Amino acid sequence: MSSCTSCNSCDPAAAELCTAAAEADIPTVWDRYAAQQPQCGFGSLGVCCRICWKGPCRIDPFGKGPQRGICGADRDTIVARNLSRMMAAGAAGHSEHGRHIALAMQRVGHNELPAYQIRDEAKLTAVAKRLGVPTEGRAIGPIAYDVATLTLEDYRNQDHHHACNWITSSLPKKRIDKLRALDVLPHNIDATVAQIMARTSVGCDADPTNVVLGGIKGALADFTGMCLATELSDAMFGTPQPVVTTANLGVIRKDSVNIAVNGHNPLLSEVICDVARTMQDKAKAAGAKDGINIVGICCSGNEVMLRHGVPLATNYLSQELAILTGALDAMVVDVQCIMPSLGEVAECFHTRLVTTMDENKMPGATHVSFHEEHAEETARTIVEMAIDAFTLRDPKRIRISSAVSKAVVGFSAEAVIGALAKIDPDDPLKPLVDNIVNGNIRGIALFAGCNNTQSMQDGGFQTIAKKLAKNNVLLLATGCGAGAFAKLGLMTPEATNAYAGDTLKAVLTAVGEAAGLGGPLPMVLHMGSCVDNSRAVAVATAIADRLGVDLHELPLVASAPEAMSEKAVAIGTWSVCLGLPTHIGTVPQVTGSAVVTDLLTRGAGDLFGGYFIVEPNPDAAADTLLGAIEERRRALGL
Ligand code: XCC
Repeated sequence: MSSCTSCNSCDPAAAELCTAAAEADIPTVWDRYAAQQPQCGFGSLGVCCRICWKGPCRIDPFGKGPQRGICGADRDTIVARNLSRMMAAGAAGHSEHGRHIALAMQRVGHNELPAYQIRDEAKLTAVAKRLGVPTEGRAIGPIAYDVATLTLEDYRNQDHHHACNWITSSLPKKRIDKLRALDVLPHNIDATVAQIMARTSVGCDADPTNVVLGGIKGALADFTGMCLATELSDAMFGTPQPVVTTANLGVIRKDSVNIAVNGHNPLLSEVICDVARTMQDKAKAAGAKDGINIVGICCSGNEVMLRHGVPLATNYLSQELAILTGALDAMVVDVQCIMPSLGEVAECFHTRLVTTMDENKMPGATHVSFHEEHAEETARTIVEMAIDAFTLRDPKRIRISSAVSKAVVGFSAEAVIGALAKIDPDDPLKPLVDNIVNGNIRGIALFAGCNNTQSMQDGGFQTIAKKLAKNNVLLLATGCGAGAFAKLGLMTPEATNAYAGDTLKAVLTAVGEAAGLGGPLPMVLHMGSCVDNSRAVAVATAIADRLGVDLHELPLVASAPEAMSEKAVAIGTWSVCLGLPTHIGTVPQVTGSAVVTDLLTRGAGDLFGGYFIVEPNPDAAADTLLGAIEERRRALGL
């Protein structure tokens, strides 16, 4: 593992480009992290309350100073409210993304958006059947309209007794019954988010357990938003299938017009890819002999990587470094996880930073307003801006990174089950279930979540994954965790051969060869962006249904070694609520309250079967996850 102390990353490209940043005196995220030290202890413990203007109030963690805020809220109430509001914000982010897709699909159903089609009719039909939308003898347009309309019901249903359609159709019945009995099933995504904000405002819900249970309903609303965003995106843009591509900053090419898509929403990045294909000659005429090169960053990158094999430039923490190559001609951003510093970095280069969503603008960026009805026109304008910028490059400042890895990606639930079906067409899950039961696969781990400056970038992912693979655990990944594995060459058959335990390697080889990949499946299966965490749940639900058990009984764990965003707080929480032992490598901002900390790490286990494991040391975290897997196996009698 190579590491760069100034940028605290194990990504070789980060080490290279951080040097370029230092030489050019351009601050990066790591410099700003250093400037923030020491970080606020009250905030780190979660005991600072800024909910009203009598405050801010803070609780003295040592018990000598104030133990209550001015209104009387104690540490437990304050921590619980702060945490629940993070879950609400996470749910808002994912479900707003989902709403955008659903609204677009409604219009696709009515042929109102020429830039979009239903590319995967089989997926849409399967989704329609799952939701109870009639399909027999109907054209695809009306089915799309009805599926989208029913989806939007999850944002407007006012009947508290009717849980959101997408959550009830995405989990095992036993799990739904459990969540219903605990009164945490959301009936309406928007209302759930609004209720969390209302009940945590001044003078409302002050019972910490009740506040956290309210937040949990928000986390399950987040899951609901994710399921629908993933499934509708697959219907519109195609369900990922295995594809070989490349990852890391070396995918930025000297002789191409390089355009990075950064953010989350495929509605924009898909059309940029489509339009760029038609503008290659224009780029070549401007002097870019290799034409236009689209590359991805964060989850926009994961989306187009899985569906089209577009190379992934990098994940969250090193997004600024893409500009430092001096060869990025445009970075096009939409929503979420886009650093506000990008404008300042882009101003030091020829790079055009383009914001596209009217509710997400940034200083230093050019705003090109994106609306689906004019998607192609907008995409063309952006690609033209990139071609113009290409002609303004300063050749002396170009620093193409040598870091690039092969990555075999595209493992949607359908792709995984499709590969297994090559072994047993009549019962595709049987090979997977048999190998879990006989112990060739000890369990399954889902790696999710972000990068965080509090850890070495990508380091925890790498250490934990290698140890789990060696111990024959099947590995899945999404979001910036998946980005880490792709960059580090761990999404390859070569990594399987190098690091997987013998029995896991044998299974991955048998399935990979049967699926026509000419070798083992990669050591870590890339399932997509953060919203695509629902894909891993779909596989787990299929296994649970096959075995007639609930999710918390399966040898299934999750890990987010660098959890950072509010969305990660929501994802981690629903993972716990679905019954998974869920590791986070970042100490959450809750430890100021023993009540909330105990609820998350122990009480949740009694209620949901899942619980949080907080362990910043990756090696120790791997051991704890292996222990959790073996405990589940024993309980199943395996
Ligand atoms: Fe953002 Fe999805 Fe986290 Fe990456 S993983 S830092 S949320 S981009 Ni979702």
